[in-house]
Amino acid sequence: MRWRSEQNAAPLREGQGEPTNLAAVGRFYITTPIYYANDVPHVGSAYCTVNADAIARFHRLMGDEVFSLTGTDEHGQKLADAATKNGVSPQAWVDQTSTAFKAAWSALDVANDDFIRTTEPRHRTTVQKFLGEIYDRGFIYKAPYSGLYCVSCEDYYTEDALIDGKCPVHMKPAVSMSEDNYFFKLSAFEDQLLEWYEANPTAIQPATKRNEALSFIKGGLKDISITRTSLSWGVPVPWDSDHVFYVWYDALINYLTAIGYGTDPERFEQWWPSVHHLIGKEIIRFHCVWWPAMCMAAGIAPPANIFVHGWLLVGGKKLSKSMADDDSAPVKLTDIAPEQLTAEFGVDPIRYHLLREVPLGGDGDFSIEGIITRYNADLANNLGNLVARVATVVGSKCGGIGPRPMPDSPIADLAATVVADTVAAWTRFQPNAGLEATWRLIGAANAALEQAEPWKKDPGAAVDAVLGDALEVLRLVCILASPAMPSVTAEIWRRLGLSGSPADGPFDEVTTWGHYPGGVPVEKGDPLFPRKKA
Ligand code: ME8
Repeated sequence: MRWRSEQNAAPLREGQGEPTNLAAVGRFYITTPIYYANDVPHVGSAYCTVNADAIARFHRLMGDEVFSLTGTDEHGQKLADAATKNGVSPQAWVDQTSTAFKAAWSALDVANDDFIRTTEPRHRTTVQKFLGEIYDRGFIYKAPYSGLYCVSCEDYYTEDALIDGKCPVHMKPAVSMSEDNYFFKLSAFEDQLLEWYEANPTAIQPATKRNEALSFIKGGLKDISITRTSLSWGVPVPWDSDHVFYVWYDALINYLTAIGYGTDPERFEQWWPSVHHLIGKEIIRFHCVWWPAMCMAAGIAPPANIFVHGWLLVGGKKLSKSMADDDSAPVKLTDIAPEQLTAEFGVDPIRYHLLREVPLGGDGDFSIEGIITRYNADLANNLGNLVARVATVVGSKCGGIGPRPMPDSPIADLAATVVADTVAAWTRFQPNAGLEATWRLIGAANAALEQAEPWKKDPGAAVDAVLGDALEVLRLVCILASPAMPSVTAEIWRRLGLSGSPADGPFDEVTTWGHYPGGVPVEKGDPLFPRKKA
């Protein structure tokens, strides 16, 4: 069986380079993992959510029809344990924590189109339909099972995968479990999965993660246990009321629930399989092996693209909820809610940091010192300085009215390159490189001002020329950086005397040089990014 990964894909834009299903534009469906609702969000979960949100915003900016999904994973042993520990029912506990996730994303200005909770009736319906389909097609059977289980991962481990009897992700002892389970015939999909990845070389990005998934498949696939009798906090198995589905098996299906699988075929056709799953590296096996095999078993195409990111590290360790109670962790940044960071630095600066500091794909350090350094360098000294400088000199030399840019400005060519590079980077899931490209334009405008020193000159054509160019650069920067910093760019836009918003488009037209109208009032305003003390 083969499926086309580029189904629904519109033609490529110019400047996007080699066609990959990553660069496909037109309709764009992006998902984050659904976060375990056993605890409140932390900066690690914010990293993934803000990156997905900004990428979704970039596609909206380019005129694509976008559907962005996030949510909470609310079933399983870990959830039931957390509720017991807190003396409330599992439902009361997940109601509370999912509200905390929604509040955190709203505080970070995340504009998701839907927020799915796996305890919602719509999800139960989809899970039962989808897994019922797999059962009817003969890919699910019943057998006894025993193994070593990590409750934090909600996953079984083989003995040799453990380190001193502890799970390698959480370093917590794995417990011995034994039950009569239903199994999914994952082993039947080995060849089909390899064929699929062979035919779709960009389906998993980056390539190192693709290789990881491939070597896992080539190592041989065992059937997996997909139901539990040991707990009741899960989606009931429709054909056997003694069982609930294993939490991972229900969770992955959220990506289908939200787009109407089994309930709204037209809508489902619109968004599937041209999906982009942004996930962390420890859940590759679930998304790159189980999930496509489940889709094949149910007779639908596998997801077109899975982009794998690394971890934010604190003192060399993964920043996670499960480690929060580990006293040997050197820094307790897990105790800092994303909202505390936004209160200290502002929403857009934290969004910028999460997008700019650690490129998607690898691990990277996260620290308060790092935030301060980047904030002062990129935001206060670069963007903030350019805005303040231009507005001040327009005030003193042009009576507060912004001059027009030069049509044949020396910066115009660079601007065209920067627009192309920015688009190429964002469409390849590299917000950091996109922002780096955009900031080259800010650097060029600051350098041109340094060279021309309009503040030392009498008003006239030379002063107007360099200021007009700088205003035009700021207009372009507002557009290109709006997915990262929606509020700050809207404020700069307003101060430049422009109407509407940076996201108004049409993108291809407004990102060409020379649209700053001139003759409009420019406002200085308060510093956008007051410097922070290290
Ligand atoms: O795995 N840096 O949920 P989860 C970067 N419910 N990303 C991090 C991180 C860090 N320090 N810590 C966590 C689950 N994440 C399942 C998903 S999807 C059908 C089910 C990321 O709350 C992590 O890599 O444990 C993962 O992608 C996501 O947060 C959710 O983790």
